[in-house]
Amino acid sequence: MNHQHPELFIRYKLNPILSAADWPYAVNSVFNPGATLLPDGTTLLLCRVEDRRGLSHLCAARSVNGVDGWQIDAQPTLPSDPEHHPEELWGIEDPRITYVPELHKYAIVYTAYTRDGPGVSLALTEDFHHFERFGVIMSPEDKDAALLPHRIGDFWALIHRPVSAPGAHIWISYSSDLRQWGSHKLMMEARKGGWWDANKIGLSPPPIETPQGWLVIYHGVKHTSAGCLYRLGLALFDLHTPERCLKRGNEWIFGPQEPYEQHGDVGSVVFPCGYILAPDGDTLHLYYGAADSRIALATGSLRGILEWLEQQP
Ligand code: BMA
Repeated sequence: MNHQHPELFIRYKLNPILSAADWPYAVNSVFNPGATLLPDGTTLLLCRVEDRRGLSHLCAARSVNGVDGWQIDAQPTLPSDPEHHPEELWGIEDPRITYVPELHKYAIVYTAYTRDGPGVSLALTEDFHHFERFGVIMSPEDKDAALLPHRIGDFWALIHRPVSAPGAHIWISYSSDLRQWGSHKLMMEARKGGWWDANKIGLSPPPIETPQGWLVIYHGVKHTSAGCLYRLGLALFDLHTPERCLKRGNEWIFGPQEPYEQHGDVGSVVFPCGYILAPDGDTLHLYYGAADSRIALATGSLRGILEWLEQQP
């Protein structure tokens, strides 16, 4: 660590924590997991699993300490269902989980890989065994979405990332019933030029509610002659008007560095879809896909992260 570039997230030394070899059935890769804490304190990861056709489904892995001893469902937990949901033709990907106290349910917002590209789908569950599918709630091309855990005023709020060439920016939309979405607002724009987060950004895990605002960990995609670099940055948004950006860090805070992040099906990618806040209210466990091949863990301090953001110009 040096003062120019403090390490806000420290990698777990036995990374990666989960890979295809751990799976109870034959798969190509496991990555980009959503995460939540179950009422008994168990950590649940809902992992994106790519099968040997190249199509993805979601599979739950549970651990008492959130680090090892993972119990993995023997079969896909949430398989794609193209027969009843044609939008899931080419699989489902990258889940973000939000516990919604008003509904006593978890909302899973995931990418449905439709014939016309990725769209955003929603399912609710109480137990990660039975799922109530809402189908597509944002039509293609759209992804990197998560529901906020409670209404803002009278309305549910969904953060998502529609693509409108040449830019891909983060938007927020509102709904009274989780089905009809409107009042679309631009939340944060990709920068331009040589920036690490130029042209294409997206929400990574669901936003983290803090007294200072909604803390957003987002990814920026830099196109280089050798391919894309996926890195993470931070921004803070107003609690009552979440499209209002209060702070945005200039530098990325986490990027591909270790061999397991640099080499894989898609190299130089770190892609978190979930976090767990430890019972101390400060320790943040970030679960991320590494190189679209495996799952890794990095840990930070919420206080430290907010302090860093506060000091940004
Ligand atoms: C994004 C998503 C992620 C993936 C990343 C890198 O567009 O599809 O699932 O991890 O690209 O390939």
